[in-house]
Order: sequence, then structure tokens, then C-alpha cells
Amino acid sequence: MTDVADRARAGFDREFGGSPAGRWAAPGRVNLIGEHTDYNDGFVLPFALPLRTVAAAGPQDGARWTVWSELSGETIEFGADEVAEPARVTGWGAYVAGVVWALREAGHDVPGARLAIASDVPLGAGLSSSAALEAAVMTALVDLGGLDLPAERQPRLAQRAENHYVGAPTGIMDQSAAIRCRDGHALFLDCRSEEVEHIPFDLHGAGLAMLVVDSRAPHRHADGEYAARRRSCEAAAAQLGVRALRDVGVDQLDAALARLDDPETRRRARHVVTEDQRVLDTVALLRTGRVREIGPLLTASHVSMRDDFEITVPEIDTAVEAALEAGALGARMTGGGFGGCVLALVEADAAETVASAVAAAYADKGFQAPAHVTVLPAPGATRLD
Ligand code: GAF
Repeated sequence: MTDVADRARAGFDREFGGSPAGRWAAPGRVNLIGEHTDYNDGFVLPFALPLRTVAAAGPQDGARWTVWSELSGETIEFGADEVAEPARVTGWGAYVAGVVWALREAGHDVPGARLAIASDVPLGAGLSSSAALEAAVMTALVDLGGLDLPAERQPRLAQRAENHYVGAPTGIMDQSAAIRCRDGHALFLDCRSEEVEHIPFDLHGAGLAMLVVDSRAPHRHADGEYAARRRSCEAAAAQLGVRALRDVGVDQLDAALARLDDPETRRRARHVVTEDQRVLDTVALLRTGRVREIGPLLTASHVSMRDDFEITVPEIDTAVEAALEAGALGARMTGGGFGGCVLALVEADAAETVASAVAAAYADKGFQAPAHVTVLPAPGATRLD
């Protein structure tokens, strides 16, 4: 397949004629650690993937947007009416229309545009293809229109597009990763203040590799379960009289849990509070270059997601167990759960052995064969030309 940026340009030329004014790329992400902490005002540590979505864009008169996507092969068109209120555009176009809606809601004079979208970020694998699309479109429109919207304020608007236009109650992690990540670094984000610190994450220098295994597990009611987890966390915070679970420290955890009478709510709260601490511990190790030592934190995060937050599925648990048995230093599911990908931190020369062990464990259980790739932290959204 040709390069994704070339495909976006070719799509623009074929659909609209001529050259785009520019091309903007935004990546998919994996989350190193800090799962379901973002909507609890907590901490996350994602990094960008080398897999990207590219928008080739050019101006169009008036408040009109025409968008071609290579994934569906369709061209859709919408105007001011469709972005006056949420959910008027549906399907993949909702992510694009949602960005226009959120920008306009925030008072920006969004330029009419033609956009051709191509992507290497697989859909449905939990690698945030939707945030990559939102970020590519947002950065394109901001630049085309010369809008006064610095990168640090863009994730909140992209999240609003997803929450209110598309209707998915996600946190701010994925949009932040797509927009704010840096090459070679993980993004340590405080989801309350939106302050970031770029944490060097030199896998290569440590003789390590990050294996990403696509579990290929069918998503089982992921949307409803995600919303239910969010409600449990909000209920726990309300019962504890705090703004969000972020305000409960691990040293206060036992006392806090004793005040929650529902066992399920207790488990959900314990995951979030301990997960925030695991992010802080991971950051502390990475700040001093102790990459190898983060493995047990990754595995502890998985156990917490499996037993307390209850968002893993058999394929995912099988992949984690097989990776650890084959010598991974740590392994965990990454992303919202109920499918998606597993991360395994491995010695650089052991990646293929670990991947084969996961594939063998899958075959034993009769699961659909997994896919795998090794990745290094890549840059966030950028203008290509
Ligand atoms: C999904 C959501 F989009 C994120 O906001 C985050 O909550 C994640 O699940 C879980 O950590 O990717």
C-alpha cells in the first residue's frame, strides 16, 4: 500500500481536483498506563503510534464542508445547519462534523473546507482511530482558518466533539495524545489541570521493545459498559464527598473504601485510586531512565483492570498471561477495554518469541489469531506540508 500521506493527496486530487493547501497528520495511540483515570480527573501516560490519519485539505467558499474518506470510499457534505446541533451527521462523518461544531460553539470562525482523509490507524482495535481523525481535522481547520487556538486547548474541544456531537462519554486522554504527544516520549497528563510533562521513553536505549498485540476480540457491549464504569466512579466520588476520585490518595484508600457500601463500587474506586498511583510510580521510574523496572506496574495495572474494574475479556487475559509466561517484563491491556490491544514490555530480542507464545496460547483456546507489531513513541499531530 502506498504511504498514507500520498493516499490522502491522491484522494484530494481525484475527488476535488488539484492540490490541497496542505496535509495534516495525527496519530493513533496506546496508553502505557493510567486506564479509566482520565474522566476521574486523574493521571494518564499515553504515547503516540507511528500509525497516522492524514487530512489533505483545501478551502471551500461559505460554511460548507465536503469530506472524502478512503475507508468508506464515500464523500459526504454538510453545511451550517448540520453543525448547528449535535448528531445531525452520523457515522464516521460525525467525528468531522463534531469538530466543526465544537470549534464554532467555542466562537471560532471555521473556514469552509474540502478534506480527503486516509488512515493507517486500524478501526476497532482500541488505538483511538476516532481521536486521530478528530485531531487531523481540527489541526487542518485551525491552520486553514488561521484560528487562534493553541495546541494545548485543542484536546478539550475535540473531546467535546466526541462527547456531545458523536455522543460517546469519553475522557480527554485520546485527543490529548493525538495532539500533544512528542517523538520518543510518553505524555504525562494531569487530566484536571491539563498540564503535561513529556517523559523520555527510550525503549531502544534500554535494549527493550514494546509489543502491541491486537487481541482481535469482538467488542462486547463496550459502549454501555464504559458508560456504566463512568457512572460507578461518579457515584463513588459523590458518596465520598470529593469532586472526583482523583482526590482520594492511596494513603486514604482503606478509609474511603470503608465508607462505600456497595462492593462493586468499592472495586471500581480501588482500581482508579491505585491506578493513579501506578501512573505516578511509572513516571518516577521513567524520569530516572529506569525503563526496565516499570514492568511490574504494567502487570499490576492489568490485574486491577481484570479483577476490580472488570473490563478485560478472555482473549485479552490469555494474551497477557502468555506474554508474561514467555518472559515479558510486564503486560497489560491498553485502552477502554472489552477487546482492543495488549502491551507487552519485552527484551528487544524476545519480541518474536513472546508474540509466538501469545499466538500459540490463542490457538490452544480456539481464538481468532492475534496480530502484533512493535512500536516506538511517535510525534503528535503535525502539519506535513
Ligand atoms: C477510551 C476513552 F476514550 C478514554 O477517554 C479513556 O477513558 C480510555 O478509554 C480508558 O482509559 O479510550
